Amino acid sequence: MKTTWRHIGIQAAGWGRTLAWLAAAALLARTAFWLYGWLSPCGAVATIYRGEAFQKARWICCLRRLEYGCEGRPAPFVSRDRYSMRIKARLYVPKTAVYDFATLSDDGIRIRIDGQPLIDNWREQDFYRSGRSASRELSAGFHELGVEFCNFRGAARFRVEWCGGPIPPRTVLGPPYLCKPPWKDRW
Ligand SMILES: [Ca+2]
Repeated sequence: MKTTWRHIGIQAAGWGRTLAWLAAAALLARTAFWLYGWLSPCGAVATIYRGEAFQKARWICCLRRLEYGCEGRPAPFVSRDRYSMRIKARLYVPKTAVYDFATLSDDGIRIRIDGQPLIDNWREQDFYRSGRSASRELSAGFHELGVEFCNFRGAARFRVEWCGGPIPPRTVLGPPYLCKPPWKDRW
């Protein structure tokens, strides 16, 4: 059959419709993923600030676990260099025991549990040489967990691990033990 301009037009319209459907499906999946991030009780809520000392709040997002890495801008209106992050969560402790916490960070990180400082390593540093650790006895149940992070320049990265009680060594702090704070305390 001879191909005519009319056939080409019909075919192009078909491809256009398929592409539109694919774009709509991708948008829907992205929205569902975003909603799941906010509605799921697991994870933490992070506010991203311009400036390495929490100068101006610019963005809020959810973290599934306390493991983060970013080579470029962390959020709209925030530059790659000189930004900070304040993370709010609740730590679910499955059993009363002494727990060990360890951090690696590029650059600074601080951890508080129930408002009491646990790790304070706030400086410009290389991720692999930044290791800090601390231990604390924690009772079973929920504890308030606060993490602050800053990037002075270049790439940014951090990881928080814990172990103790039934938690095996080198476990990245995440679900089901990392829980979001109540809605009223998230902002
Ligand atoms: Ca850095």
